[in-house]
Amino acid sequence: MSDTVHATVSGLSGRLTLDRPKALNSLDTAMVRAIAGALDRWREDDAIAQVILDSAHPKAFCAGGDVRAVREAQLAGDFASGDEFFAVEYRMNAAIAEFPKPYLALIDGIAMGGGLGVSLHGSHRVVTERASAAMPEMAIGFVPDVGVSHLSQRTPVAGGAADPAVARFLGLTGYRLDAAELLWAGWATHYLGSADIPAFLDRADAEGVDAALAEFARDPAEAGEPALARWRADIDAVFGAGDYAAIEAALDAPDRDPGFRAEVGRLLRPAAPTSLVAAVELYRANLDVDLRTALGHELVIGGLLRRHPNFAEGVRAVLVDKDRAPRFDPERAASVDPAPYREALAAAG
Ligand code: QUE
Repeated sequence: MSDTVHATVSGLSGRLTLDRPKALNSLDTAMVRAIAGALDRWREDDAIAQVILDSAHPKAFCAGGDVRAVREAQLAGDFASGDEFFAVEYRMNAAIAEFPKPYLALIDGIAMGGGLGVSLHGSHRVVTERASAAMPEMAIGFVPDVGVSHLSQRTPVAGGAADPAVARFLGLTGYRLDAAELLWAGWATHYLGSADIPAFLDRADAEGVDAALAEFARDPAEAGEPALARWRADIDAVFGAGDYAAIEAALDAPDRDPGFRAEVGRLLRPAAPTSLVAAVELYRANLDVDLRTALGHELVIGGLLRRHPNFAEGVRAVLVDKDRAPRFDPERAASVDPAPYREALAAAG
């Protein structure tokens, strides 16, 4: 059992509560193993009707993977620890996606990277007015992973069709979504008031998640207008392009909305050029495959990027020194050759 993941049984529920406040609940290998182990115990336990994952610290749902520890191990020459962490994490993500009972994640605070991996693969993704989520990996020389490069491209947007361009926009810019935008993007399925959480959990443990949602879930319209929706046409025109060079060219097209161009330019400024180029290749490879194949692609591309100095430099700039002044090499995406990423993905099958 882990002191940073509490796995308990409460009524009908197998409850998982993340409790590592000093690191905003960022996941390490022990925590990932604790989640996977609980799912293994509960999968065929007839006393468990459903799994509910939440945080002991409402401001932080889960900030991601413990990439600071991965960087430190790698700087000491240990790449195996990082390789193991991501392999174990991605297997846990797949286990959530394949879990045969309702799996409800309660996002009542900030969720990034790995925090979306423990939530978005579940059948029920509940957000409150305090939810905020992003895939910010471009800034640390990494790529969107934990299966998000796959599921985000296949999720209906605004209740309509899936939109890979919206998925790529979110993955490349690290745009921070609020509750309304999470519901619009299809990343969240239900909207709940933060103050209703204790009563919601009591009801879910006693009567099941669907009965509790029927009683407490609010009209998604109460979350407000999704601000991102106003840029849908520009997002589709720019981020639907084939490779990163084509995206840059489309962003500079004369008919582009100037406000959109300025905002995307601002969001892309902290991105590692190697990550931008590799991420587009990853999204392309993950459009028409199953989740486990997609996770394998993320492992391959992530493994390559973690072995590039931009990863240690990006983690240093964002999480260690926090100067947000990374020195990435090369400095411009136009100087990054996509061929090695394409070849690695083709070899992975
Ligand atoms: C990209 C990331 C992560 C990130 C920031 C990024 C990530 C992660 C954290 C994080 C934040 C606060 C903490 C902590 C970790 O930030 O994966 O321990 O206290 O875990 O731009 O991928």
